[in-house]
Amino acid sequence: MKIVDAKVIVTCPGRNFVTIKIITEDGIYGIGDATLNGRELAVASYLADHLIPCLIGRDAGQIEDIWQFFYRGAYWRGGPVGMTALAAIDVALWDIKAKAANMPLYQLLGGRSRSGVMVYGHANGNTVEETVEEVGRYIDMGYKAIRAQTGVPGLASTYGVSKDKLFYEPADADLPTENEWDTARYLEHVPTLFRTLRDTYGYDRHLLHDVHHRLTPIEAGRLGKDLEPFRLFWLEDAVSAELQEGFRLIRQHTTTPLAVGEVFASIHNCHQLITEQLIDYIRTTIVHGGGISHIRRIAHLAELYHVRTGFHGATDLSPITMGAALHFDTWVPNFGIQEYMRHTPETDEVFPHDYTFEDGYLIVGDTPGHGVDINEELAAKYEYERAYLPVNRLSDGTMFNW
Ligand code: KDG
Ligand code: MG
Repeated sequence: MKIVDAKVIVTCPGRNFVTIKIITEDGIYGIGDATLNGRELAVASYLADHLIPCLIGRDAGQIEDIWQFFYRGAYWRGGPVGMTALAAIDVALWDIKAKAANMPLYQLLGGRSRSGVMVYGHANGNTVEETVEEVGRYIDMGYKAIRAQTGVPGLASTYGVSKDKLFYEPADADLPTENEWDTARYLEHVPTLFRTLRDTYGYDRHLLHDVHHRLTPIEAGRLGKDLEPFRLFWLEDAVSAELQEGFRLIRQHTTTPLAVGEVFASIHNCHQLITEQLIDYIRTTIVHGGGISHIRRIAHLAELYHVRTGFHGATDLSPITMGAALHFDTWVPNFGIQEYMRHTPETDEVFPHDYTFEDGYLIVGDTPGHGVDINEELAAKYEYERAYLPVNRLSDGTMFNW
């Protein structure tokens, strides 16, 4: 099954998405997501200018060899741009292989391990009261697990809290806006949110919280300890994780489960976190971590060390990534949870898909492949619009961790 053509499709049905479409000689095609929030055109160019020329003429069935060609064969390997481009190719090739076998992707991976994939949604509000109300909306929709974020008193804006609730979009401007950060205020405030949530809704639902890399390890240890009575499912991205051994200090101080990894590009960003059992959930997902072929290695390593998966699934990961992730989640033995931020109706129209939400779970369909397609005619109507995530400064103006 020779690859005869491949193209990059950039579209903006409310937000930017980059997609690769790979076409084989017998007409079977596969698609993969190549979206890297705020850096979309870098990946589009990397694919179109550097990878696609090397792809034409290869056997689409040789997924592993193509992966190794682009990773091991390259002098410049890894990095978010490179691994997102490689992921897009990899997912498109798995889509082709599954379509050729006339099977849903999860069957090729090893078959069904569960009937549905437990997902968590995002509730956020400017105040504790508003966030509590939002969590209630998610409970009413049937969610078993909910991430809760709240504004911090005295700070003009906080990342993770937005005007749009269900279709929350963090890349909010054509040049980066600035948020303000104050660790002391944050650490005082967050336990109040979770105390109020447990007092209001009890302990039936899972609650999660994302710190967005804003703390040091000892501060994260303190927060984890303060949150222990409220039994979080996880505390996410407590610190920036370039220093993997930094998590040892957090671990020494708290039993609150830890999740990290949505910005990791490969197994080399998390091997120590996993093998030293410094985390409980690995969030590196298919689109930013080199595709199914590479994420599978991370998941297997994690399984040995009691670490479970908890894939990133924000709005900036296209429905293609969601479809591929759900097939992976349906199979992977050490599944933990899947993040699920809903896409807008415009996005869903551009990317028709066969997964459905039922009572807190996402269920994959049995369409051959990963079950997501692209309506190219419609995609062409939505032109790329530059959009950035905000940056973060301390109150005295110092640039701070994203
Ligand atoms: O592109 C950045 C978003 O995907 C990210 O900020 C969302 O932290 C996030 C999450 O956990 O979904
Ligand atoms: Mg996050």
